[in-house]
Amino acid sequence: LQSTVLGLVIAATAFALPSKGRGTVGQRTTSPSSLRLSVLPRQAGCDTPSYIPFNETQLPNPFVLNNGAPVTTLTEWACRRSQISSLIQGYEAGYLPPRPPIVTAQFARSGTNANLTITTGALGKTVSFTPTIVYPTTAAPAGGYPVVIAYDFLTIPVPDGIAIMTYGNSEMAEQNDLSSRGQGIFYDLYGSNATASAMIAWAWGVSRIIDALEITPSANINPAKVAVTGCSRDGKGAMMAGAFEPRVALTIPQESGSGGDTCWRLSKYEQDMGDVVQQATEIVTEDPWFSANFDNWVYNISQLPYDHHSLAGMIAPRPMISYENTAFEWLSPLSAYGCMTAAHTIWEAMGVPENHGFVQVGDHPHCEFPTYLNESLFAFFDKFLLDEPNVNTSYFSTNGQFNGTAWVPQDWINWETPTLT
Ligand code: MCU
Repeated sequence: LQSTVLGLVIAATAFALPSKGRGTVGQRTTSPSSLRLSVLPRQAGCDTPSYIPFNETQLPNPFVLNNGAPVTTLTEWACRRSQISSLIQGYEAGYLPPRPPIVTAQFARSGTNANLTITTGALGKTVSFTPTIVYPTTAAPAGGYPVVIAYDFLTIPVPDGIAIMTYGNSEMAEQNDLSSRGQGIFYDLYGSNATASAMIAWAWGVSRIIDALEITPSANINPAKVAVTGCSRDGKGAMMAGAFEPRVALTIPQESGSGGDTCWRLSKYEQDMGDVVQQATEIVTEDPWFSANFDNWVYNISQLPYDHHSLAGMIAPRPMISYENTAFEWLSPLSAYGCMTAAHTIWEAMGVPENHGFVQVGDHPHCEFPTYLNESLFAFFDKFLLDEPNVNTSYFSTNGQFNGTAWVPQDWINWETPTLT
């Protein structure tokens, strides 16, 4: 086992993508003692057992409730979604705390730039962070400007009319290496032993940003028109935020790779087929993106009662478009295509397949965005943030460059897609 781990670490080092510079945004208020604002698990709204016996090398059918009953209605899906939320928090993501009793916001604008300082917590213990906003020069629509929240810094083009918020998620929960587990503003509030992974802490921060926008009309941002994006590690995080915060109106993970819009089982399969891809066993050695508990499952991922097609499916029917780059085998390109093909069935079941886009190309550096991709991206922005309902958003494509690994979705998707009523 030890030598396998070492081998994977060496492989990871050889194939690791360049690390981005970490932006510094936000003010940090630290406090020595830890505070548990809530010890009660989030209510699932339906029966959610804590242990589900399971063993499946194919992707688990997302349309089955924990008690084995099929999901046939949108109401049953709402229950299934809450079960998936609990399962993912329990197995890999850690506990997402609810809105704390205190959320206040201070807004300061100068020209097209503004700071939104958010203070949140409970009596006796609060933390603050300050996302920045750059406003469009166009007139605001009724209800305020739409906004795209960029994790750390923006790596995609944004059309006119949309404000850009830069969110220092890496300060909310650090991602320097495993020694940064439990470090950051979130953990100053909830304690360094909180089970929440960095990605859950980031999502919690997105929720507090939307809370703040809701109580700050002077910011002139429409809290119902919030997109979230990020690339690579931050792309994984953007997808988590879209999954766990239903007020996110548009989710745009860019080159999220393993742990993002890929499935654990398919990344393992891809690795077993000879590609060197990041998989669960390696990802938990890099950064605290997942909870410490996930360490217990990474060698037995066939026992997970979900996979990331279900995580993405938590976003449905809200829109999501993810981008992938086959130039980097490490991103697990076969897994991304397979996983998003599986996730797509969830939007199909709701009758809105055009709300789920996936575009996989392979001709550019990691986290760059070639201009020919603007068409699909702007279609999603136009339709879902800029109120142009007739724009076509049916984009689901791959270049199929999976380093020679033959693959058909039917190998993994063994369910009939229901029409949810
Ligand atoms: C694709 O995201 C990560 C990847 O999971 C890591 O293995 C690698 O070290 O860094 C990538 C990244 O965030 O690049 C900026």
